[in-house]
Amino acid sequence: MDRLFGWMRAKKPDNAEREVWANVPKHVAIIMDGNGRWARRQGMPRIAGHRAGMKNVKKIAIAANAIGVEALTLYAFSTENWNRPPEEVDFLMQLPQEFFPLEIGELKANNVRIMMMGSRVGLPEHTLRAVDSAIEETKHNTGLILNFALNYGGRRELVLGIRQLAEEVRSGERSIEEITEETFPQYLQSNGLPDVDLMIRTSGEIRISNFMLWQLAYTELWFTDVFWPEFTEEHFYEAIRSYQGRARRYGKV
Ligand code: V0D
Repeated sequence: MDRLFGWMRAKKPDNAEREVWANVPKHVAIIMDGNGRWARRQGMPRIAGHRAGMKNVKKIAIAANAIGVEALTLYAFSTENWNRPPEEVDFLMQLPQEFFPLEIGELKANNVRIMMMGSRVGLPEHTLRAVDSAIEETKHNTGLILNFALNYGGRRELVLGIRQLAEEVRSGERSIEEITEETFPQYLQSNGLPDVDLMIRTSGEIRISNFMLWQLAYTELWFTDVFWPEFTEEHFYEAIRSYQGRARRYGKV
Protein backbone atom coordinates (compact mmCIF):
# COMPACT_ATOMS: atom_id res chain seq x y z
CA MET A 1 0.00 0.00 0.00
CA ASP A 2 1.79 3.12 -1.13
CA ARG A 3 -0.81 5.59 0.05
CA LEU A 4 -2.48 5.95 3.38
CA PHE A 5 -6.23 5.27 2.97
CA GLY A 6 -5.65 3.73 -0.45
CA TRP A 7 -8.04 1.03 0.71
CA MET A 8 -10.91 3.52 0.75
CA ARG A 9 -10.71 3.84 -2.99
CA ALA A 10 -10.47 0.09 -3.41
CA LYS A 11 -13.88 -0.55 -1.83
CA LYS A 12 -16.73 -1.76 -3.96
CA PRO A 13 -18.88 0.93 -5.63
CA ASP A 14 -21.99 -0.05 -3.62
CA ASN A 15 -20.20 0.74 -0.36
CA ALA A 16 -21.19 4.10 1.14
CA GLU A 17 -17.55 4.99 1.89
CA ARG A 18 -16.74 4.58 -1.75
CA GLU A 19 -19.17 7.33 -2.66
CA VAL A 20 -17.35 9.76 -0.35
CA TRP A 21 -13.94 9.16 -1.90
CA ALA A 22 -14.97 8.71 -5.52
CA ASN A 23 -14.08 11.62 -7.80
CA VAL A 24 -10.98 12.59 -5.88
CA PRO A 25 -9.26 15.24 -8.03
CA LYS A 26 -6.10 13.84 -9.59
CA HIS A 27 -4.28 17.15 -9.61
CA VAL A 28 -4.88 20.02 -7.20
CA ALA A 29 -3.10 23.37 -7.57
CA ILE A 30 -2.95 25.98 -4.81
CA ILE A 31 -2.11 29.69 -4.75
CA MET A 32 -0.90 29.97 -1.16
CA ASP A 33 -1.82 33.59 -0.61
CA GLY A 34 -2.11 35.64 2.60
CA ASN A 35 1.08 34.83 4.49
CA GLY A 36 2.21 38.44 4.79
CA ARG A 37 -1.27 39.69 5.64
CA TRP A 38 -1.70 36.99 8.26
CA ALA A 39 1.57 38.02 9.91
CA ARG A 40 0.83 41.77 9.86
CA ARG A 41 -2.51 41.05 11.45
CA GLN A 42 -0.70 39.39 14.38
CA GLY A 43 1.76 42.30 14.59
CA MET A 44 4.57 40.20 13.14
CA PRO A 45 6.85 40.93 10.16
CA ARG A 46 5.72 39.55 6.77
CA ILE A 47 8.58 37.06 6.71
CA ALA A 48 7.20 35.37 9.83
CA GLY A 49 4.10 34.71 7.73
CA HIS A 50 6.16 33.10 4.99
CA ARG A 51 7.78 30.77 7.52
CA ALA A 52 4.37 29.86 8.97
CA GLY A 53 3.18 29.26 5.40
CA MET A 54 6.10 26.96 4.76
CA LYS A 55 5.22 24.90 7.83
CA ASN A 56 1.71 24.46 6.43
CA VAL A 57 2.93 22.97 3.15
CA LYS A 58 3.78 19.56 4.62
CA LYS A 59 0.45 19.31 6.45
CA ILE A 60 -1.60 19.91 3.29
CA ALA A 61 0.67 17.67 1.18
CA ILE A 62 0.11 14.79 3.60
CA ALA A 63 -3.64 15.46 3.63
CA ALA A 64 -3.69 15.36 -0.19
CA ASN A 65 -1.62 12.17 -0.25
CA ALA A 66 -3.96 10.54 2.27
CA ILE A 67 -7.00 10.71 -0.04
CA GLY A 68 -5.17 9.65 -3.18
CA VAL A 69 -4.53 12.97 -4.95
CA GLU A 70 -1.82 12.23 -7.55
CA ALA A 71 -0.26 15.68 -7.84
CA LEU A 72 -0.31 18.87 -5.77
CA THR A 73 1.17 21.96 -7.42
CA LEU A 74 1.95 24.86 -5.06
CA TYR A 75 2.62 28.39 -6.27
CA ALA A 76 5.62 29.21 -4.08
CA PHE A 77 7.27 32.05 -6.03
CA SER A 78 5.99 33.82 -9.13
CA THR A 79 7.97 35.67 -11.80
CA GLU A 80 6.26 38.82 -10.42
CA ASN A 81 7.49 38.20 -6.85
CA TRP A 82 10.95 39.58 -7.81
CA ASN A 83 9.33 43.03 -7.44
CA ARG A 84 9.05 42.60 -3.67
CA PRO A 85 11.57 44.26 -1.32
CA PRO A 86 14.98 42.57 -1.69
CA GLU A 87 15.06 41.47 1.98
CA GLU A 88 11.79 39.64 1.48
CA VAL A 89 12.98 37.98 -1.75
CA ASP A 90 16.20 36.88 -0.01
CA PHE A 91 14.19 35.43 2.85
CA LEU A 92 11.91 33.51 0.47
CA MET A 93 14.94 32.09 -1.33
CA GLN A 94 16.16 30.63 1.99
CA LEU A 95 12.91 28.72 2.53
CA PRO A 96 13.72 25.61 0.46
CA GLN A 97 16.93 25.18 2.51
CA GLU A 98 14.96 25.61 5.69
CA PHE A 99 12.16 23.33 4.51
CA PHE A 100 14.46 20.54 3.46
CA PRO A 101 15.90 19.33 6.81
CA LEU A 102 12.66 20.07 8.70
CA GLU A 103 10.12 18.37 6.48
CA ILE A 104 11.86 15.93 4.16
CA GLY A 105 11.84 13.03 6.65
CA GLU A 106 8.09 13.00 7.06
CA LEU A 107 7.47 13.53 3.35
CA LYS A 108 9.73 10.59 2.54
CA ALA A 109 7.95 8.46 5.15
CA ASN A 110 4.72 9.31 3.32
CA ASN A 111 6.17 8.33 -0.07
CA VAL A 112 5.88 11.91 -1.42
CA ARG A 113 7.90 12.83 -4.51
CA ILE A 114 9.08 16.43 -4.91
CA MET A 115 9.25 18.15 -8.30
CA MET A 116 9.75 21.70 -9.52
CA MET A 117 8.16 23.73 -12.30
CA GLY A 118 9.38 27.17 -13.35
CA SER A 119 12.60 28.78 -14.48
CA ARG A 120 15.88 27.88 -12.80
CA VAL A 121 17.44 30.98 -14.39
CA GLY A 122 17.78 33.74 -11.79
CA LEU A 123 17.31 31.50 -8.76
CA PRO A 124 20.28 31.59 -6.35
CA GLU A 125 22.64 28.61 -6.33
CA HIS A 126 21.83 27.78 -2.69
CA THR A 127 18.09 27.67 -3.43
CA LEU A 128 18.59 25.37 -6.41
CA ARG A 129 20.86 23.09 -4.38
CA ALA A 130 18.16 22.64 -1.73
CA VAL A 131 15.44 22.04 -4.33
CA ASP A 132 17.64 19.59 -6.26
CA SER A 133 18.41 17.62 -3.08
CA ALA A 134 14.69 17.37 -2.30
CA ILE A 135 13.99 16.16 -5.85
CA GLU A 136 16.90 13.71 -5.78
CA GLU A 137 16.07 12.24 -2.36
CA THR A 138 12.45 11.55 -3.28
CA LYS A 139 12.78 10.59 -6.95
CA HIS A 140 11.87 6.91 -6.40
CA ASN A 141 8.76 7.67 -4.35
CA THR A 142 5.44 6.66 -5.90
CA GLY A 143 2.89 8.57 -3.78
CA LEU A 144 1.82 12.19 -4.16
CA ILE A 145 3.85 14.38 -6.52
CA LEU A 146 4.48 17.63 -4.64
CA ASN A 147 5.26 20.07 -7.43
CA PHE A 148 6.62 23.47 -6.42
CA ALA A 149 6.02 26.29 -8.91
CA LEU A 150 9.15 28.37 -8.29
CA ASN A 151 10.07 31.40 -10.38
CA TYR A 152 7.03 30.39 -12.39
CA GLY A 153 4.81 32.49 -14.67
CA GLY A 154 2.04 31.10 -16.88
CA ARG A 155 2.77 33.41 -19.82
CA ARG A 156 6.48 32.72 -19.62
CA GLU A 157 5.77 28.98 -19.60
CA LEU A 158 3.67 29.35 -22.77
CA VAL A 159 6.29 31.48 -24.51
CA LEU A 160 9.10 29.04 -23.63
CA GLY A 161 7.02 26.12 -24.91
CA ILE A 162 6.18 27.95 -28.15
CA ARG A 163 9.83 28.84 -28.70
CA GLN A 164 10.89 25.22 -28.24
CA LEU A 165 8.19 24.09 -30.64
CA ALA A 166 9.13 26.76 -33.21
CA GLU A 167 12.74 25.61 -32.99
CA GLU A 168 11.69 22.00 -33.67
CA VAL A 169 9.57 23.09 -36.65
CA ARG A 170 12.47 25.14 -38.03
CA SER A 171 14.83 22.19 -37.75
CA GLY A 172 12.30 19.97 -39.54
CA GLU A 173 11.93 17.68 -36.51
CA ARG A 174 8.22 18.50 -36.35
CA SER A 175 5.58 19.70 -38.81
CA ILE A 176 3.05 22.49 -38.19
CA GLU A 177 0.21 19.97 -38.67
CA GLU A 178 1.42 18.05 -35.61
CA ILE A 179 0.66 21.04 -33.36
CA THR A 180 -2.70 20.34 -31.72
CA GLU A 181 -4.42 20.79 -28.36
CA GLU A 182 -3.37 17.22 -27.61
CA THR A 183 0.34 17.54 -28.48
CA PHE A 184 1.03 21.09 -27.28
CA PRO A 185 0.91 20.34 -23.51
CA GLN A 186 4.13 18.31 -23.93
CA TYR A 187 5.87 21.66 -24.28
CA LEU A 188 4.60 22.90 -20.94
CA GLN A 189 6.47 22.55 -17.64
CA SER A 190 3.60 20.47 -16.25
CA ASN A 191 4.27 17.78 -18.89
CA GLY A 192 3.62 14.35 -17.39
CA LEU A 193 1.23 15.54 -14.69
CA PRO A 194 -2.53 14.93 -14.98
CA ASP A 195 -4.86 17.82 -15.89
CA VAL A 196 -5.50 20.22 -13.01
CA ASP A 197 -8.96 19.30 -11.68
CA LEU A 198 -9.18 21.76 -8.80
CA MET A 199 -7.46 25.08 -8.11
CA ILE A 200 -7.61 26.61 -4.65
CA ARG A 201 -6.67 30.19 -3.83
CA THR A 202 -6.51 31.30 -0.21
CA SER A 203 -6.84 34.76 1.31
CA GLY A 204 -9.75 36.28 -0.60
CA GLU A 205 -8.36 37.38 -3.97
CA ILE A 206 -10.45 36.11 -6.89
CA ARG A 207 -7.84 36.08 -9.64
CA ILE A 208 -5.63 33.62 -11.55
CA SER A 209 -2.50 35.84 -11.34
CA ASN A 210 -0.55 34.23 -14.20
CA PHE A 211 -0.81 30.74 -12.70
CA MET A 212 -1.09 27.73 -15.09
CA LEU A 213 -2.94 29.60 -17.81
CA TRP A 214 -3.26 26.69 -20.24
CA GLN A 215 -3.86 24.05 -17.58
CA LEU A 216 -6.72 25.86 -15.82
CA ALA A 217 -9.03 25.87 -18.88
CA TYR A 218 -11.50 23.31 -17.43
CA THR A 219 -10.48 23.43 -13.78
CA GLU A 220 -12.95 23.82 -10.91
CA LEU A 221 -12.00 26.90 -8.86
CA TRP A 222 -12.27 27.25 -5.08
CA PHE A 223 -11.65 30.61 -3.42
CA THR A 224 -11.55 31.05 0.34
CA ASP A 225 -10.93 34.02 2.65
CA VAL A 226 -8.78 31.88 4.96
CA PHE A 227 -5.11 32.96 5.02
CA TRP A 228 -2.65 30.25 3.94
CA PRO A 229 -1.00 29.79 7.39
CA GLU A 230 -4.49 29.09 8.81
CA PHE A 231 -5.63 26.81 5.99
CA THR A 232 -6.06 23.38 7.64
CA GLU A 233 -6.72 19.83 6.44
CA GLU A 234 -10.40 20.48 7.20
CA HIS A 235 -10.43 23.49 4.85
CA PHE A 236 -8.68 21.38 2.23
CA TYR A 237 -11.21 18.57 2.51
CA GLU A 238 -14.04 21.12 2.31
CA ALA A 239 -12.69 22.19 -1.10
CA ILE A 240 -12.36 18.52 -2.13
CA ARG A 241 -15.95 17.77 -1.11
CA SER A 242 -17.16 20.77 -3.07
CA TYR A 243 -15.25 19.50 -6.11
CA GLN A 244 -16.81 16.05 -5.70
CA GLY A 245 -20.30 17.55 -5.53
CA ARG A 246 -19.76 19.66 -8.64
CA ALA A 247 -18.21 16.77 -10.55
CA ARG A 248 -21.28 14.64 -9.80
CA ARG A 249 -23.70 17.35 -10.94
CA TYR A 250 -21.85 17.94 -14.17
CA GLY A 251 -22.31 14.27 -15.00
CA LYS A 252 -26.09 14.72 -15.19
CA VAL A 253 -27.94 15.81 -18.30
C1 V0D B 1 6.52 31.18 0.74
C2 V0D B 1 3.86 29.84 1.39
C3 V0D B 1 8.30 25.73 0.65
C4 V0D B 1 4.06 30.65 0.15
C5 V0D B 1 4.79 28.66 1.51
C6 V0D B 1 11.52 30.04 -2.83
C7 V0D B 1 5.33 31.40 -0.13
C8 V0D B 1 6.17 29.09 1.95
C9 V0D B 1 9.18 25.93 -0.39
C10 V0D B 1 9.98 24.91 -1.05
C11 V0D B 1 7.85 29.15 0.08
C12 V0D B 1 10.22 24.98 -2.40
C13 V0D B 1 10.96 23.99 -3.03
C14 V0D B 1 11.44 22.92 -2.33
C15 V0D B 1 11.21 22.82 -0.98
C16 V0D B 1 10.49 23.82 -0.34
C17 V0D B 1 9.10 27.29 -0.69
C18 V0D B 1 9.44 29.33 -1.68
C19 V0D B 1 8.52 29.92 -0.87
C20 V0D B 1 10.08 30.17 -2.71
F1 V0D B 1 12.13 21.94 -2.94
N1 V0D B 1 7.70 26.86 0.97
N2 V0D B 1 8.18 27.84 0.17
N3 V0D B 1 9.73 28.01 -1.62
N4 V0D B 1 6.91 29.78 0.90
